[in-house]
Amino acid sequence: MRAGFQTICRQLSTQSAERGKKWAGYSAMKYLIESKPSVIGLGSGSTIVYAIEYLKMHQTEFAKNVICIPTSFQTRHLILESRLNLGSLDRYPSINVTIDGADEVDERLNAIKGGGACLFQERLVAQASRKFIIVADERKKSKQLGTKWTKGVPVEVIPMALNTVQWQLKRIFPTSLIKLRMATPTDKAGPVVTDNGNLILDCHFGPISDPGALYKEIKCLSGVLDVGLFCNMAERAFFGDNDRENAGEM
Ligand code: ABF
Repeated sequence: MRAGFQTICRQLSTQSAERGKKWAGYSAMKYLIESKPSVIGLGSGSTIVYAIEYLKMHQTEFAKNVICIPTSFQTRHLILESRLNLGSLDRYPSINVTIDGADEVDERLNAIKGGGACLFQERLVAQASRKFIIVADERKKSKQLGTKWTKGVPVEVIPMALNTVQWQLKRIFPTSLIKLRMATPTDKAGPVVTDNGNLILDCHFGPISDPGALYKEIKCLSGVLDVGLFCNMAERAFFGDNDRENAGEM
């Protein structure tokens, strides 16, 4: 009986989160389209899927002309599958506005990103964008980074530097837990390899008092390609109201 009740609660929570993601994705894309951008960046994760769904369903004319820059192979595939115009940073080094997900967002819109191991390309696209918008369901809202997202801050590392960077991180942050991200929970398939051929260290620092300073301290280590702390980048965030009855209806 108890197992059944827990399953139902989990299902209701998932449905509620999906409603929140859909509302956030739809609302952000509706806001983005108001400025009629010609080149947009599209993030990774599941919430962005709803933003693209809104684009396809409600804005066919705009969708026909807008150039879409992906932040991952996953999003590149989604753009092609949605018959949208695929662009690249080579061709469009400057982007009007980007929408992207996040794993945890604080009240100053600093974010932990990279749960999907696409943090480097996500940052390239975000920094090329005049406007950067975060979309997330309300579970991602946090008073202080490192207090809600339980999988740590991702650090993308060049394979040959893995052990030395891991040693450096443990030396600088002796109380942290630094874990190589594996492809499956049973670790049988080996480590996750990013779109750039690198590895991910998930770093558990606990509550993060100064995410900007932490980002700089880790980023300057040789062998580190990127750190999943996006600080002072987002102009706005759309958080889905998971309990909103008409979430996702725009
Ligand atoms: C991407 O979206 C990543 O930075 C982050 O891990 C992910 C969040 O995915 P979801 O929207 O499914 O929560 O931007």
